[in-house]
Amino acid sequence: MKNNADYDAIVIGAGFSGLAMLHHCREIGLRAVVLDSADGVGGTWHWNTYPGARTDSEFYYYSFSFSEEVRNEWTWSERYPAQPEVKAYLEFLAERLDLHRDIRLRTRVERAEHDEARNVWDVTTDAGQTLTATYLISGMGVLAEPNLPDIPGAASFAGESYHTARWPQDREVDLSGKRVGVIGLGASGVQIVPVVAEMAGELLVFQRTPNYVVASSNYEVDDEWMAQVRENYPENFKRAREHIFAVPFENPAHGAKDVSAAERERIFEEKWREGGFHFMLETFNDLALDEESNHYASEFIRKKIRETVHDPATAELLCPKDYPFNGKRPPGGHGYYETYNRDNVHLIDIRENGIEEITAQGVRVDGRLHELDVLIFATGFDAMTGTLTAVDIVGRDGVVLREKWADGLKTNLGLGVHGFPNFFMILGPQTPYANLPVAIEAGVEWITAALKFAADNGIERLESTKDAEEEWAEEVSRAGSSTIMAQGVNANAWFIGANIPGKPVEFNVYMGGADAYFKRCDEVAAGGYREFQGG
Ligand code: N01
Repeated sequence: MKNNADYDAIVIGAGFSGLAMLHHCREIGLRAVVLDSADGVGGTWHWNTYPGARTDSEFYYYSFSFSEEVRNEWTWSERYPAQPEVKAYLEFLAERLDLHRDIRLRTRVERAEHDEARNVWDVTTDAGQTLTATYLISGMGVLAEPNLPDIPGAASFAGESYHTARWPQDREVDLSGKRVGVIGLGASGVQIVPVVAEMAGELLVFQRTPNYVVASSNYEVDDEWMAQVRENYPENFKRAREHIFAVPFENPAHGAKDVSAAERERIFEEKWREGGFHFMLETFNDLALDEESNHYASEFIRKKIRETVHDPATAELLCPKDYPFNGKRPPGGHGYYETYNRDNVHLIDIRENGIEEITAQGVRVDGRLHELDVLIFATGFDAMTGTLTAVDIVGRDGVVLREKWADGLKTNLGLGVHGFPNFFMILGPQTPYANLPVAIEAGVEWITAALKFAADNGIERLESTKDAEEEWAEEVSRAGSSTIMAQGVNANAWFIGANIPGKPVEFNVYMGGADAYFKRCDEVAAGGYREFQGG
C-alpha cells in the first residue's frame, strides 16, 4: 500500500476476536496493532469477573483451532470453564503467539474516520493520539457494552452498586452478611445468583421476566478426557463449522411430534442430564421452528422448575409462561433453581409494575421499600451494535455508522458496510447466533483471506456493495421471522434489539444457521469478493 499509513491494520479490541485477528494479519505479512481500553487482554473475559462467571459452552469447542501449539499445551480443568480460566487461556494464547508487542492496552478508540483522498483510517485515541491504517477492523465484541437501565433514582443508592460486566478488578467485593439485591436474570444473573446466595446474608432477586434455565451439569476434565479432546480438536472444529450453532453436535433426526409422548420425555430427560446446549440442540430438530414441538420443551422445563423449587408460589413465579423456550437465549444453570429453596433467598416479582424507584436505602416495588447494602445490575448489554455505535466510526461523506443504522441494520454478511471502505467487523451485527469462538475464527479467516486477495490483486478498497447489504438485510429478516426467536420481541430478547428502549426491533443476528452462513461467506470469497468491491 502506498498511503504511508502507520499500520496496514488497526484492530480494536484484545479479546478472542482481536487476538486471533492480529495473529492472522501477521501470517499474511500485514503490520497490525490492537488497541484496547482495558489494562489486560481478554475482552469480555477481562471485564466479566462477577462471581460465578463461566462459559455456557463446553471447553472442547470454546477455543481456537488455529494454533497447534496452543491446542496441545493448554489444559482445561472444567467442562464449563470459569472466567479466570478463559482469561488465562487468552493470556496464554497472547504470550505463546508473541502478540503483546503489537497490543496497546489502556488505549480507548474514540473516533475513526476514513480519509477518502489518502485512503486511510485516522483513528483517534483517548490520549489524543491519531494513528493511521489502511484497514480498520472491529473486534469490539457483541455482548460488551453494558446496559444500565434508566430506573428512577438509580444514582441515589447509598450502598455499593455494581454491573456484572464492570465488576471491580482491583479488590474482592465482600458480600458476607450483607443484604444484596440482584436485578436481571439473563445468563449473567442466573450465574451470579447461586454464588451470591452463599456469600450474602440475604439475597433479594428482582425478577421481571423469568427465564428457561437449562441444567448445565459441570464437572472436572481429567487427563484422559483432555488427551482425547486434543486428539479430536481438528475433527471437532470441522464439525462445528458444519453445525447451525457452530458446535460439534449431531443434528437430531426427528421433530418432537414424530415420536411418542414417552419417547419424547425420555429424550428430553437424557439431554437435560447431559446439560446445556445439548438440551437446546440435540433433542429435536424443530424446537426453534414449530410451536407445538416447542411447547413440549417449554412444558418439560416448567415441570423441572416445579419439581425443584419447594415453595409452589415461588416455582410458579419462576415458570416462564408468556413466551416460548428459545424466545430468549436460554442460560445454563448451576444450581440456579435450587437456590430458591434457601431461607436467605427471596424472589420479588416486578413483572407487572417494574421497579418503582431506587432510593438511598434500596429498591421500592409496589410501594414497599426493600432495604439493601449492595445492588447488583445483571442487566445485560446493548448487544451486537452497542460497541460499534459507542465509537464515532465515520465513513464516506461524513456518514457515522451509528446514524446509518438508526433506522435499521445494513451490513454485508455482518462483515462489512457500504460507505465504510476497508472496514471489517468480526462478529458484526447480522452474523450468526452461534457458539462464538468458532464464529470468530471463521470471521477472522474470511477477513484475512479478503485482505490477502486485495493485496495480491492490487485492490485498494474493499467495500460492500449497496445491493449486497440490502439482500443480506432481507435474508436476515426472512430467516429470523420464520423461527420461534421472533417471539423474543415479547421477552425483551437482546438478539432482536428488544432489551434496549428505542432500539429498532429487528434481528441483530442471523438465525439461518452458522453452517449456511459460513458457506455463503465461502461463496463470496470463491467469487472474487465481487460483493465487496462497491466503493
Ligand atoms: O443479559 P440479558 P445477560 N428492570 O439481556 C433485566 C451472554 N452471556 O448479561 O428480561 C428490571 O440476557 C432483564 O429483564 P427482562 C449470553 O449470550 C453469556 O444476562 O428484560 N429488569 C433481564 O432479566 C446472554 O444471553 C454468558 O424483563 C431489567 C436481564 O436484565 C447475553 O450475554 C454469561 C431491567 C438482562 O438479561 C446477555 O446476558 C453471561 C429493568 N429496567 C452472558 N432492564 C456465558 O455463557 C433489564 N432487566 C458465560
